[in-house]
Formats: sequence, C-alpha cells, structure tokens
Amino acid sequence: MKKFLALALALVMVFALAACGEPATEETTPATEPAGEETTPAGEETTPAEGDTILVGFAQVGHESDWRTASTQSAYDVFNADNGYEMVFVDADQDVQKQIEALRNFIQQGVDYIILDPIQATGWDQVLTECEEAGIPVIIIDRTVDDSDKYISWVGSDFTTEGVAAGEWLKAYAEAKNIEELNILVIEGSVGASATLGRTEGFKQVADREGWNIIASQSGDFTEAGGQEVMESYCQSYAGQFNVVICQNDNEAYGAITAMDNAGVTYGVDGDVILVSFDAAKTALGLVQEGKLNACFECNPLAAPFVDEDVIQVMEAGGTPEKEIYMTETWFVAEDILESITVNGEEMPLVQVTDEVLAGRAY
Ligand code: GYE
Repeated sequence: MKKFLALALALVMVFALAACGEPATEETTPATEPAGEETTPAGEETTPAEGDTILVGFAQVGHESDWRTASTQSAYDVFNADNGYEMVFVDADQDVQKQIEALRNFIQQGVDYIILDPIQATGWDQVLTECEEAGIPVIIIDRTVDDSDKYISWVGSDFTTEGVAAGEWLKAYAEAKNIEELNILVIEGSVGASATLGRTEGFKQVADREGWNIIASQSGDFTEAGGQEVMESYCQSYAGQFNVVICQNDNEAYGAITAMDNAGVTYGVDGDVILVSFDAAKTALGLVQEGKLNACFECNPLAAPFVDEDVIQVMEAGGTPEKEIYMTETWFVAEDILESITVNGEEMPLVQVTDEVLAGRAY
C-alpha cells in the first residue's frame, strides 16, 4: 500500500514537472488570475465539465495593455465555479496562429462554448467553420471578425464611433480654445485589429471633413513600449511641427508621455500638444484629472457578464441571443469647457474626471 502511494506521488510529481516545462504561451494562468484558483496546466487534457458545469474555452488576444488585463480579469470573475463554469484560458500573446490553434484545441477538448477575442479582423472563416461542424457555439468579444458570420453573438464596442467621437471632440475643443491649425500625429493600435481599423477610420472621417493635416499614422501595437518608440521617432522627425497626438490606447499614451518628457515637448491642458487616448483605464483617467491627457474615449473591457447573461444563459434556456450586443461608453475630458459633442447625429455628454469618477472606477 505504502509502495503504491509512493509511486502515485512520484507520478504526480513527474506530471507536475512536465507541466512546468511547457511553453509560456500555451494554456496558462495569467498574472491577473485570483490567487488559489485552478487552471488547466499547459498541454494537459481537460476533462469536460461534469453535470451542470459549463465548460468555456477563452482564446484571449494577449496581455499587451491595462485594458486587456481588465478583460481577462472580467472573464475570471464570471467564468468560475461559483457561477457554474469552468474556463480553459489561453493567452495567444498577440499571435494569430496561436489563437487559431487554441480554437482547435478547444474543439478537441469538447468545450461547451468558445469565446474568441480575434487579434485580427480577418482569417477566421476556416476555423470558425470547424467549430460550427463540431457543434460548438462561438461567441466573439471585443474585436470583430469581418470575414465570417459563423458565430452566435458578438459583444463589444463600436470602434468607428469611438474614432468619430475623438474627432468631433477635437473639433469642438480647438474651436473653444481658438486653435486654428491642427497638425496631427496618430499612434495606431495593432495592425489588422478591428479596434485599430475602426478608430483610424472614424477619426479620419472627421479629419478629412475638416481638412486637418494628419502628418503620420504608425502602429504602436497597443503597448507602452510601442507607443514610446513611435513617439521618440515622431519627436525626432517632426520636432516643432505637431500640436495633436492621438494614441489609440492608454498604454501607448503612457509611452508617448515618456518620449515627450525626454524630448522636452509639453502636452496636456497646459502644454503645446493636445494628447488624446482611448480605453479609459483608471491610470489614464488619473492623467486626465491631472490635465496631462486632454481627453480619453472609453472602451469597456468588461464583456464577460454580458456573455454570461445575454448569450450563454439565453442559449442554456433554449433561446436565441442577439447577434450583436453593444456596450455603452463614456467620453472623459480634463476641462470643464464643453458639455457635449454630437457624434453621428447623436448628442453625447462629456464627463469631467473628478475624485468621484476615479473612485468609482474598477479597473
Ligand atoms: O483598446 C487596447 C487593447 O481590442 C479594444 O486592445 C481592444 C484594444 C484596447 O490592447 O488597449
């Protein structure tokens, strides 16, 4: 008996060691996972959930930004045993091939639902067809899939509207401040991501209509390091020629701030450059309150509760969920000089960041 126990223990240790040696990008526990929670070790078989437990596989983009951390945390907060779920989480590290492979592994594992946040907008029809043939409903969150409709629902934000909002705010702000010429640098998000495509297109619609000069528009890959690198080269190439920097996410803005500080460029409410970003993570809202960021256009990362209530629970009850579910968002500004803007014909309020706004921010 004792011998048997020792052998069993030894085997467990061998498996544990084998699991430790797996590549970091496979099924993994992100830093944000609440301590003590179980995940599926890399490469190990997942036993499909027993009884009423719903097994979901979530193929996440990566861990490139504060927004992404909040999105991952939101999934762990919802898809856990307390709520009747088990989740297999894969961080694809911004690599589309890894994300496609994750979907194929979810099919092998026989999950009940697949959640996909697609790194890029195209290239999905083949693998989504495989999911459909396996009878596994796919729920898309955040970024869109633009070349296939083989999914049950999409839950996310209207990125083009976010871009238009940034443009309409800039127009109204420049008028209020008597700034006659706008010379703009854009730091785009990851190439091919629908968030990048939408924000670029929406902002450009207003820029073209108003005849603004967009000097350059380059990808910072939605990371702080990427934003800093692009801004460093902008500061060298276009010194003294720009008065607006649009960062397509908060982390790029953090990097751009470092680069401008190093280059002696002033920005924000008291500076020479109007600085704008998207996402509205708590750190960024703090920068808006300090006046370092002039405006920040929110993108809500908390899709998981909507996936649970409006998609999975509807399906479990035999219903058909909506094909598109939009989350609501707020436009935040540093100064109390404009009350609202008109975006695509709709009047939308501008919210000044106060202590109260910051205190109520979860991420
Ligand atoms: O803006 C950025 C993240 O897809 C909307 O991805 C999301 C974007 C978000 O890396 O911070």
